Amino acid sequence: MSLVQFVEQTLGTDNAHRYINQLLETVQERNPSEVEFHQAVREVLISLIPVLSQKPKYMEHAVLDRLVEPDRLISFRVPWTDDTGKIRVNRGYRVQFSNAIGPYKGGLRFHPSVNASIIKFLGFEQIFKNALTGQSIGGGKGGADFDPRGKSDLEIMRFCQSFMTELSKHIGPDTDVPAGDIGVGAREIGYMFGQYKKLVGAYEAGVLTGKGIGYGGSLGRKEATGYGAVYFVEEMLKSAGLGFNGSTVVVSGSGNVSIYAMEKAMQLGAKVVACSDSSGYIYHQAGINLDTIKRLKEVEYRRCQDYVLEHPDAVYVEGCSGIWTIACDIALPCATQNEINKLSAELLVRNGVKAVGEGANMPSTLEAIDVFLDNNVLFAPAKAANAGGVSVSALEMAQNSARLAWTMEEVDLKLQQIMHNIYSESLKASQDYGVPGNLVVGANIAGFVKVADAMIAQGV
Ligand code: NDP
Ligand code: 2IT
Repeated sequence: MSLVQFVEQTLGTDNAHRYINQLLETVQERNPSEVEFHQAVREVLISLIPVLSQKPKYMEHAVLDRLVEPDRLISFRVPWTDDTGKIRVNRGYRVQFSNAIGPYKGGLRFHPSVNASIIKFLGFEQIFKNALTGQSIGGGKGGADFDPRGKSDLEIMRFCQSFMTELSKHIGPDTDVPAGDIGVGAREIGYMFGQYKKLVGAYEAGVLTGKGIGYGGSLGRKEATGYGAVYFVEEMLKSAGLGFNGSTVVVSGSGNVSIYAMEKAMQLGAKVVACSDSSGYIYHQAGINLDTIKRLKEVEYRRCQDYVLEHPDAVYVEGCSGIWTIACDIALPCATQNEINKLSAELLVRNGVKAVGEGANMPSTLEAIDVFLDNNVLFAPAKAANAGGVSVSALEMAQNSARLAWTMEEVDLKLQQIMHNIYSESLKASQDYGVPGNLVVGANIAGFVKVADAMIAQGV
């Protein structure tokens, strides 16, 4: 059942529906032109109508009125010097959305498109995603409108140091623990950790996650989001008697999430035929060579276009949305928000897609999600499917606190268990609230209830 049908079915003059409609209006008025934030709030709020109808206490305690307003949004100047000696200025952000169940936790994104709306949509979603993991982590997010593309290593280092000089005042192992996201990987985390350590004069390993293995990072964190998404989708496929083995897969992006989603899909017997970056996509009918992608992207910081120089039987096409015209059994959007619109979703359906797993945050528009649900495509929503990354971040925090380091096998086993639990809980919530199999609604409800109960217990 699509979200539209779902709303229509739950529609009426009941209090829950009226309350949600009013709250959505308020959010739009109080956060003008923050369209991504509105979109993320809309998806969650609509899904929660059946819980509010059954349990009006959540309305009486104004849980959602409180949750749509972050605890605080910090925005700050990030001055840095480029290699020519010119002084440049960017804007940095950290949104601390909710610490109802644990310290604020969420990644940092460095991308020119970053603004308050992007950071707030990500921070809002992070509240429910983190609750779904079953670990004690609240919701936060941050970043800057800095474009890492084409910057030298020293420029990246100077930017990270300046960014952390301000951010350090707001974070700590028990208050707020950032990690990576778009444009922030192990290199950037390393530079930021070095600066934080210098500023506080103590080795607080648990202040950042995604650290290098040699100085407090966890084995398996790098792989966690991509592997976790594939574990989740495999569970979903299993419920329909399907699996990755023998399937044709398209994975957008070629960054951290995408690379390890491709790796795990291949390990499970799939053929991955396409991936992309923000300039264009590669179609390789024989199957993407992951060693080439890893070297181009993780080591040499080059473009997808260069892949065809080494694999002349592959095709490179300019523009990234074209990747969704390729016929596949399973689509894994792992690049960025709103990369699948209604038209792309319709094309995927027409070409026979059986399952979609969101590795990225909010990669499908609300209209696209409806196309998938209306056409009975198995759909794994971002909050559930990509929660493996933050889950292993929480495992990294646990190892830092215990001053221990687990093996890859231990971490991977825990990740598989967590993804299994997230799937079961989301599925159960969808059944309990009358939309069996709708994991969008199920994941939102399962995450929300944990946070809401903690908020009520802790008072206003
Ligand atoms: P990376 O920076 O490692 O990779 C991002 C990839 O997406 C790159 O290939 C990039 O291309 C492409 N991309 C970025 N922006 C755009 C755009 N506007 N249009 C088209 N392509 C774009 O980031 P991650 O792999 O870490 O993150 C990918 C997604 O996964 C994001 O939505 C992120 O929020 C989400 N996510 C990440 C987690 C993590 O642990 N890292 C955890 C959970 C979710 P180019 O190089 O050309 O910019
Ligand atoms: O969107 C996400 O969940 C992340 N970018 C990972 C956050 C984290 O703290 O590991």
